[in-house]
Amino acid sequence: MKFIDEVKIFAKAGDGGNGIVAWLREKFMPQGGPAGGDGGNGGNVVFVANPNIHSLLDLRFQPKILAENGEDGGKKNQFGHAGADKVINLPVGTQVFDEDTNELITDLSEVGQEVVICRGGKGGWGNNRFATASRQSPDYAYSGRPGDQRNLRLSLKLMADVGLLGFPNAGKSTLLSVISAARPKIADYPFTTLVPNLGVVRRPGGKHFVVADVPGLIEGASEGHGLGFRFLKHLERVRILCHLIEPEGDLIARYETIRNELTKFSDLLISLPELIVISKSDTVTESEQKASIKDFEKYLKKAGKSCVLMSAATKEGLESLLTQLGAAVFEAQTPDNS
Ligand SMILES: Nc1nc2c(ncn2[C@@H]2O[C@H](COP(=O)(O)OP(=O)(O)OP(=O)(O)O)[C@@H](O)[C@H]2O)c(=O)[nH]1
Ligand SMILES: [Mg+2]
Repeated sequence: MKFIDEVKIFAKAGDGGNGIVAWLREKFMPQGGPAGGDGGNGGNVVFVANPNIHSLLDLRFQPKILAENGEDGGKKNQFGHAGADKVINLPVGTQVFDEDTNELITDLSEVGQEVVICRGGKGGWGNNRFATASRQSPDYAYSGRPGDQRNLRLSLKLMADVGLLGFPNAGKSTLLSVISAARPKIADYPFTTLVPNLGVVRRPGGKHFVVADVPGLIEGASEGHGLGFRFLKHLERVRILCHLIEPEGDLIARYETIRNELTKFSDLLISLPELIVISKSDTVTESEQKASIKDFEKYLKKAGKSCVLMSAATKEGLESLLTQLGAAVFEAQTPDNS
């Protein structure tokens, strides 16, 4: 399915039905009074966070969301039917902005969360409502009120616990494919991953966490190089970043390049806890490891950081990596559970 994480739509709730002017004229009631019924209320536009939806794609095909209008009132004091609500299912993690004011209207971050985005107009009163002792034949009724309408921008930020990031080809998608049931595309050329992928990692004791794999970053991503910053927003809600670095060459330079790009993206992203992973450990011999990785480890140590070595191919270091990620995620989930 195509992954779409930004859409603009127009939403309008239903207008209230008009109240009407009518008179009761029945065979044995020559003096029949006002009997115009009220209009029905217009339907609301309601957004619901649905865990089975993963993209805003559907809305690309329905840029106008309209709830039903209320019916006009009827003769003999009959109420008009209320208009049906228009319920739109959206991915969990969708933020809804007013496109004209840029105000964040709601953040659908909880499964099943339901928000009325546009309220339907109230139905107007029919003339029967206006009858009083001194005004027995009111010949007027109210029109229904218009339903709310607004231009909206929907922006999906995936809800994951762990965010994989690094240069293209670092092995992010391969890692996701060995730790979860996700089957992202994997290849030995850069920018294989074009949109984010999610995978669920199952841990002992029935626990699980969600990992997001986003397209690789390169130097100048902030200026739009490569796929740019386009998908980094999906990492803003993770609990821990998992930064993958290939074992060859200047690891320090590559680590710093990615960190610099994150700094340019947001204060939030750069301040998240990180786990640094040297990937593809099977591709370097032990003596090579000593040479290329030692300097990097020293550099990290100075900054009070450390890294783990891992191979998605041989699974070396994988369990330890998952344990550390799990610890970071579950600790954050149950802070009092010490
Ligand atoms: N030997 C070895 N090769 C690996 C390992 N992990 C990944 N690779 C290979 O490295 C290449 C890139 O892997 P991907 O998982 O597609 O890399 P990526 O980081 O998702 O790349 P982008 O999607 O382009 O950002 C593929 O040819 C993988 O088979 C590993 O642990 N060992
Ligand atoms: Mg990939």
